[in-house]
Amino acid sequence: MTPIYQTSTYVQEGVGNHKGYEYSRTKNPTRSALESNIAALENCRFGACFGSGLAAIDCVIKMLNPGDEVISTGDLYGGTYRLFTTIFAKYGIKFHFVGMSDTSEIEASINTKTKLIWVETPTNPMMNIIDIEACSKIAKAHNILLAVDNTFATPYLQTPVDLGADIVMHSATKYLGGHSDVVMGILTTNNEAIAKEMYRIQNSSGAIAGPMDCFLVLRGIKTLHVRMERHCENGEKVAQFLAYHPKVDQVYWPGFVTHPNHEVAKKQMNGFGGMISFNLVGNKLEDAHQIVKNLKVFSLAESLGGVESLCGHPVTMTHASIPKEEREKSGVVDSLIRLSVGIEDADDLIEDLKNALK
Ligand code: P1T
Repeated sequence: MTPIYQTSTYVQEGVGNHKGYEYSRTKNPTRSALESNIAALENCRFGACFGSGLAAIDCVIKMLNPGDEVISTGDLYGGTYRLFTTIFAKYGIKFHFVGMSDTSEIEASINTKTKLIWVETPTNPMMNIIDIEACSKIAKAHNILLAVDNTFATPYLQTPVDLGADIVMHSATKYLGGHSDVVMGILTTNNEAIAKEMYRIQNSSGAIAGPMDCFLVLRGIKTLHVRMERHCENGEKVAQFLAYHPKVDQVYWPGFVTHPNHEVAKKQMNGFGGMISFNLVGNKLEDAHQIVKNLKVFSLAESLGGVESLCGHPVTMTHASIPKEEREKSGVVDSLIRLSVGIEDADDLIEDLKNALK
């Protein structure tokens, strides 16, 4: 097993003559092992690990300059929205939030200052699917970078660089770690110039991942393929159950043939994942609160992608930092409940939902 190099520094042979490692902010062998591992999984040459998913996104935006503009998916993780609008907007970077289910809407926001298209697919929490290849064609035509947050899909279900993305981002806190015991972010790229910037910012800003956490994510990745198969199987069973429940209004899961971008999901993903959102007939916030309280196998908690099933209420939890009008535009309504379907016995999960809804 990869050793945990729990060290901040490295003895050097002489001045200007070190053994490949000088100081652990810059480089650490356990971190380097994980960086190579995830880069390989994403069909990339370069990887970098950060202290959280948001720290990884922070690194991408720091590649830009004041005056630059970013076009981002309208429906995305609330923390990403908060980072864009309350941190980077202050430094003169402008963000446009666009519904990208129809990629033609992207073109309308492009101007000479546009430097980056930020895509999350499937989106959090509405499970919209964005056509990465179509985005890449638009980005390339205008000489704009394309970054894809691949947290929900993982490289097991989708490899964005093969569809033309320049940068892939992960909250490794989720499926890559897989056991809800680590907070970490990862970037990968095939582009040498971007990689150089990525490592420069990683070292200069210093939001690195620690060696113990890198060890845990390396261990998590060993079972990624097995876990993802089961997340997908269980996800399908739970989604089918919810779709026929009389108290459930809409179920958002890309595996349904009725999902608006099901064909794109089929084209760019190897499975539909275990993330599902649904809302309730009558759309009452109190009903959603009651149901998440009633659930026993699904634990009420932020985060996703671990072996155990979690449920959340985006309006009061993960997406509370998005203004009501903004979030309702993308369907994040009061009764929306998000499920991260784990790898438990599917019958137990369905029974739990049946009881909670009753
Ligand atoms: O939590 P952190 O590791 O910093 O990752 C941020 C992040 C980035 N991108 C996506 C798609 C995410 O879902 C997240 C984190 N999301 C949650 C904590 C959540 O419960 O949705």
